Amino acid sequence: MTNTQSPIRHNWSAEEAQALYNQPFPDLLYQAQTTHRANFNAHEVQRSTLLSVKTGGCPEDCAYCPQSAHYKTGVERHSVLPKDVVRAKALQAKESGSTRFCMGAAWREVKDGKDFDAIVDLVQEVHGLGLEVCCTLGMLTESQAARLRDAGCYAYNHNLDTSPEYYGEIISTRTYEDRLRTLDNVRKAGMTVCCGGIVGMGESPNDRLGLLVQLANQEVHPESVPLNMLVRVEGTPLAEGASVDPLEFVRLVATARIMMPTSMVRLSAGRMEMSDEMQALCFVAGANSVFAGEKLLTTPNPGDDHDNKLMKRLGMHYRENKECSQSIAA
Ligand code: SAM
Ligand code: DTB
Ligand code: SF4
Repeated sequence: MTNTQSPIRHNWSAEEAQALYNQPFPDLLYQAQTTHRANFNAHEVQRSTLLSVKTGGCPEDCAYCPQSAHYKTGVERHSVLPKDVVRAKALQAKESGSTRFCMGAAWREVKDGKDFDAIVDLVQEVHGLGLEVCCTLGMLTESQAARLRDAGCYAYNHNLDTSPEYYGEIISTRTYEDRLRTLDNVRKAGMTVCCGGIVGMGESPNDRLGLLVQLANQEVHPESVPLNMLVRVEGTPLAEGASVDPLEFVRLVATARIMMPTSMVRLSAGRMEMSDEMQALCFVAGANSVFAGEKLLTTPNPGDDHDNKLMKRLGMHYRENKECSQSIAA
């Protein structure tokens, strides 16, 4: 237990998560905000910028993803971007106030060789600019994880996406266990873990909570928990799904905050569909990071003007770079 309003626990049951989530809204938000304040500056939001360094043509069949080769979505494919292009994007991100830079690749898994060497080089370059580096490249072995860490990669993003029970409805080309194995390799290498999921894929509220139970019951909580609201992309099997009740999404954010008191909870994909009022409620519920800029990996995101105005209206601000978060204990 730490000095939090909600203790750090790793033995959550589904029923406990449901009881938290189903509380009267004011009680849930009060508990989440109290927990948040015990661990973070409640006025502060971390800005992270995403860049797709290798886009499209992915062999996996993730039903939500515009980059899967299984679906016709019109996403323009490209191989690993040159270093000068990535450097310019990272500098731009830093200048606009981002402290974290996440590079994504549409791969099932990392393969040793030319492409991975290029990624390692990119990690070194971006780390050298003083940004917290995150990568999301698909499945990873322990030795590949160690190479990324040595190059200065601070975090690895690998989402569980949904509950183990619903997972098979969304992806058939790899298993939940595959995902857990990669997360384990990331941990063993000493990188921090960024792991979350997607809401709005036809799953039940209990599937959403099942995901939170999986995350919170890991031996160490993921330091970063991205909560994505599905971006429905034409051509994917989930293009026509129903939209998510905003208050249910806020409830999920609050429940994540209480179950993982010291993790960064990231308001991730789907902000184009979220009103400013909904985002404000998410911040009150304990979300403390956003993906910033006009593009996520391949889809649109509210730009800086909009986000800066929102921060101002809420009397909130972006987090400054912290030296300590860039170095990793070997
Ligand atoms: N290929 C790697 C992987 O799957 O781990 C890295 C890139 S992948 C695009 C990163 C994450 O983006 C996925 O795990 C998924 O959670 C999220 N994502 C992809 N498409 C999305 C969409 N349409 N809406 C919301 N989140 C999405
Ligand atoms: C995460 O959970 N969400 C981000 C980041 N991790 C890599 C990606 C969202 C992608 C949304 C669809 C797209 O832009 O292609
Ligand atoms: Fe490939 Fe990742 Fe998209 Fe799945 S989510 S299709 S693994 S890029």
